[in-house]
Amino acid sequence: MNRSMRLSLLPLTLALLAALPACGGTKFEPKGPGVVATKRADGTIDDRTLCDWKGKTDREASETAGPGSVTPNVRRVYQIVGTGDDRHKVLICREIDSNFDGVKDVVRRYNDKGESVSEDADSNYDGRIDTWITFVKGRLAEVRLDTNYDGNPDEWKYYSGGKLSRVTRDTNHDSKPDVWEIYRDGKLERMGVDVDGDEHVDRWDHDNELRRRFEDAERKKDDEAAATAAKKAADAKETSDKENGTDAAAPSPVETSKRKQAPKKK
Ligand SMILES: [Ca+2]
Ligand SMILES: [Ca+2]
Ligand SMILES: [Ca+2]
Repeated sequence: MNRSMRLSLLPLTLALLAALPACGGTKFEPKGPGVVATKRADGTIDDRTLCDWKGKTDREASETAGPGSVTPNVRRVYQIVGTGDDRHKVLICREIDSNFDGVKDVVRRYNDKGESVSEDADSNYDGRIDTWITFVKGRLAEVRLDTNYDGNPDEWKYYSGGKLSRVTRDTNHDSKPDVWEIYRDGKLERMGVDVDGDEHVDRWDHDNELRRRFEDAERKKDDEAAATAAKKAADAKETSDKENGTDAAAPSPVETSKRKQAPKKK
């Protein structure tokens, strides 16, 4: 694809990207070869647990059947904290077999405040994690995706205040980012492309239509704020005039006296 073709496709690319949900989320459509749960020598099923609890005396695990499952497919792991009357358990890890193949494919970890810390997922059920989500103070902060399922992340999404703020992509899968996207208010504003592979942006493409709409919206907000402020000031003046016993509609005493002094027409 030559440069002009790439440029002509850009509006479409930007439109498609803008249409994508802000959150990377975890979609579970089988895309690759599946894995099968294996039976151990003692007859138990190896569900490839993603939580760290086996062989730990200070942790406890419980299994339940989630919606649509007849067998337990959700495991919760609790940390035992405190002693005596203060002894209680805190949820630190929850893992799910979301496609009911017997193998756990999503895991979320929590801190002792109950806030989400991270989530890992095998979104194509090939037995390999391809989605890594990081939370900061319980809020979505970063999503790394392995979109070609080669084991290496090639898409990095960064969030600020819960909104998508930046995306970098390794589109030719050489482990180096070559596309940088900057978002404002969760919407794509500009996109930088590294054309020669030196990890530096060679070209910034702006979505001018999006920027114009954003600026129009900002201007409208400013106009509305100014109109509100003007109305407020007018109301305040009216109130103060009434309190001072003057009526804005009536001529002021100065004007009245001037009128009296004005020479009479002959
Ligand atoms: Ca599974
Ligand atoms: Ca996978
Ligand atoms: Ca990859």
